[in-house]
Formats: sequence, structure tokens, C-alpha cells
Amino acid sequence: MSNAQSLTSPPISVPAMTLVTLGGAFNMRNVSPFCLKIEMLLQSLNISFDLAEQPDPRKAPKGKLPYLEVDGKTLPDSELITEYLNDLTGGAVYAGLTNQQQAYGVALARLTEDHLYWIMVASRWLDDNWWPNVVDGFFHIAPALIRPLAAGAARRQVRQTYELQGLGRHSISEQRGFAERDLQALEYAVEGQDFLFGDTPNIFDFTVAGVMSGIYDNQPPTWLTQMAQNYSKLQAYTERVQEHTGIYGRK
Ligand SMILES: N[C@@H](CCC(=O)N[C@@H](CS)C(=O)NCC(=O)O)C(=O)O
Repeated sequence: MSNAQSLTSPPISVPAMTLVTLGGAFNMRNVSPFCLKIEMLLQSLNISFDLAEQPDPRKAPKGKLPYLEVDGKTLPDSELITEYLNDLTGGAVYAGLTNQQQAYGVALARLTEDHLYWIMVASRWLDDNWWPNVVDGFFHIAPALIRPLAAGAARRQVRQTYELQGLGRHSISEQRGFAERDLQALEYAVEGQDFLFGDTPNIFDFTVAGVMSGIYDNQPPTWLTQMAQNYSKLQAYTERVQEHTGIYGRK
């Protein structure tokens, strides 16, 4: 896909880029918050790019998606890609943000990507009722004969990682409590304003909306989707960010 539409600034001269993403699943076009965030960022910077899909993260440079192909090199990790794009554009990513806004933005990014994200992952992978959707969505590419084996091994790894992270050591009702507090904090952060810091969205909005799009739009709904639907201002905000960039997580 090529993007040439101007949102905020005139096109700048940049090297050809391909954003490699996880692709779609669960009725979503782009199922990875980190990939969606970078798609939104590239679009808002008015940088032309191609999109490619790699449904097997093990084949990505650090075993995770997204990564950016640029200048014959691969650049993994959405935060490192963000820093690269900020340098490339002479600081456009954080332009106009005060130090305090940036500090607050980083804190919200850590909340969504390093805490709430894991609850989202668990709500898909570790809920026995939802698990068949993961097998269909992520493992349909595996040959039918080894599909249950491959999916089961990956699920054990997710369970282990969730335990190690710490959230996996809590009961479901305690995990629900952590999720409520994250969602409430995000709703308080966005209520009464269009975007986090003014009338146009920036990288921190893309970060929050990337994760929230995954929570609101995966089909069928997870227990976390149902919980998040009680936060109507957060849902409206998530829609607003996607509408503004023209980049949606859902199909
Ligand atoms: N810190 C990384 C996280 C990326 C990430 O966790 N991507 C997920 C998809 S949403 C992934 O590739 N997971 C595969 C795995 O962990 O094995 C970033 O910001 O890019």
C-alpha cells in the first residue's frame, strides 16, 4: 500500500520504506498495536511507505513485529522506528510537545504497551473459550497435522511470559481489577479533549489508540472488550484517532 495523502505537513524527501507487520486476524486488518501505531505515525508524517506482512514473528529480526525495511537495512521495534523517524524528519514526531507532555506521554505508553497490552494478549490466548479464535487467526498457516502442536507450544510460551511478567500470577478477578484501573486511567487522561495534547493526535495518541483498537475491535469480543465498552469516552477517543489518521485496525 502506498500512502501519499497530506495530513499535516508537505511531503519530505525520504528513502523508500516498507513497514513489515503481522497482518490481520480476528476480523482486524492490522492486529498488532505496535504495527498499527507505526502505520498511523508514517501517515501523519506524510511519509510514503509500502506495507508488507510477515505472519510468522519468528522470522522478524528480533522475533517481533513490526520492523521497517529502509536503506537495505531492517530496523526492528516500534519505539526504535519512532526515534529513527523523529531524526529523519528533524524532530517532527515530538514537535510542539513540552517536556512535561512528553513525560506524561511516555508514562501512558508504558501503561498501555507494557501492562494493558499483556492483559489483552491473555484475554485472547489464555481464555479457554476464546482460544479457538487464536488457533484459527494465527495458526491457519501451519499444516493441519501439526497445527494443534504448534499452537499449543506457542500458548505455553505466552502463559510462561505472562507468569514471568507477574500478571499471570493473579486470579482472573484480580486481573480484571488491574484492567479496570488501566482503562479508568486512560479514560481520565482523554476525557474532555479530542486528543491527549491538543487538537491533533501525535505519537502518544497512536500508541494508546493502537492498543485500544485491538481491544475494541477484535471479533468475537473478549472479556476485556466487554469491559472496555463501559469506557465510552475512551472508545470515542479511539475512534477519533483512527478517523483523523484514516488508519483503522479493523477491516
Ligand atoms: N517492543 C516491541 C513489541 C512488539 C511486539 O510485541 N509485537 C508482537 C505482535 S503484537 C509480536 O511480534 N509478538 C511475537 C512474539 O513475541 O513472539 C515493539 O514496540 O515493536
